[in-house]
Amino acid sequence: MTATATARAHTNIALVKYWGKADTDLIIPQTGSLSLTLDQFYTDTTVTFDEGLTADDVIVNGERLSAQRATKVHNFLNLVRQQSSRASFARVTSVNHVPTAAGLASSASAFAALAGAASQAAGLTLDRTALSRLARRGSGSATRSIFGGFVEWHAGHDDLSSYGVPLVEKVEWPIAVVALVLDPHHKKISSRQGMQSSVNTSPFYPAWQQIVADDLAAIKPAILAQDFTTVGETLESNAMRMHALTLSAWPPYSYFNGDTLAAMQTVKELRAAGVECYYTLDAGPNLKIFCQNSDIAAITKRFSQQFGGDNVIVAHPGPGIQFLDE
Ligand code: 2P0
Repeated sequence: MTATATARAHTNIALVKYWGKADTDLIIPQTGSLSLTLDQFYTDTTVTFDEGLTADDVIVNGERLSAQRATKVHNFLNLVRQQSSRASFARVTSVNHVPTAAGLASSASAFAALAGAASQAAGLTLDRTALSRLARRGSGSATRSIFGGFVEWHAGHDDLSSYGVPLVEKVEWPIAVVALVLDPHHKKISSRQGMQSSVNTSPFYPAWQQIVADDLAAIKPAILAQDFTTVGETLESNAMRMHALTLSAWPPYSYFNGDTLAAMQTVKELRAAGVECYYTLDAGPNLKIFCQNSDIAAITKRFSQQFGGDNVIVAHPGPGIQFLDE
């Protein structure tokens, strides 16, 4: 007997970052976080449980993964098998939709789409909170990609209490995120390794926990009030303080490269020239610039001159998980 389902999930950019786990097995974070789901970057995943298979078979962007590279997916499918009556192995076919070969594909969209497709193919009927909890077990940031728009991840303290909650799911605010592709290669230090090192060795970690609490308290009412300046200042300072946890770890590490620093300088120059925009970045060098739609043309023109038009991608708020018909 076979059972199949397909889901689409979009990636998200954290405005208040998740950087550290309290429970590495269940993926319970040290703090809450808050993100914006983006329309331009998404993953489509089809899962088919098939009694004829002798192992899970995982194909990403047309390439079959080795058993070792498929370990995270296999472990995740085991969770779904435990929760359902489905015992057979599965075929997983996943396609990342990213405008260029840009290294912007993310574990957030991948595990959110896998959670949706695998649970539905296994015959589970999960509401979106339960789906968010399940996606979290694959990758922390995936817990937020179940929902569209602005999404908060409530840290919680156990499996039941740690999940995403939409703050504004249908965003009627003319804002955008301009993504710069400064290095398309895979990061050398995974988020998983990096954040664990920061928790264990950065003396700034207790200050970070207070910063996140303060930034969440500031950014949520600012989003609801569409207060662009407060949202922008909060997300830029939060990003830099997260990256201070990498520089202050031992051994120290950084996700910045020379172009990252040059692009940060350009954001400051744009602001000084009256184009209000703010930057953030995750576990890689690619800057994302938060701006108002009315300034997109000025910002993309400036960065296209600096880094080439192919390396400048405009995204807008995106939707939550969708189930696609075969
Ligand atoms: C975030 N990042 O809030 C932060 C900011 C990167 C920087 O969540 O170990 O791939 O799978 O839970 O979700 C990236 O880390 O880490 C991430 P795991 P994940 O978006």
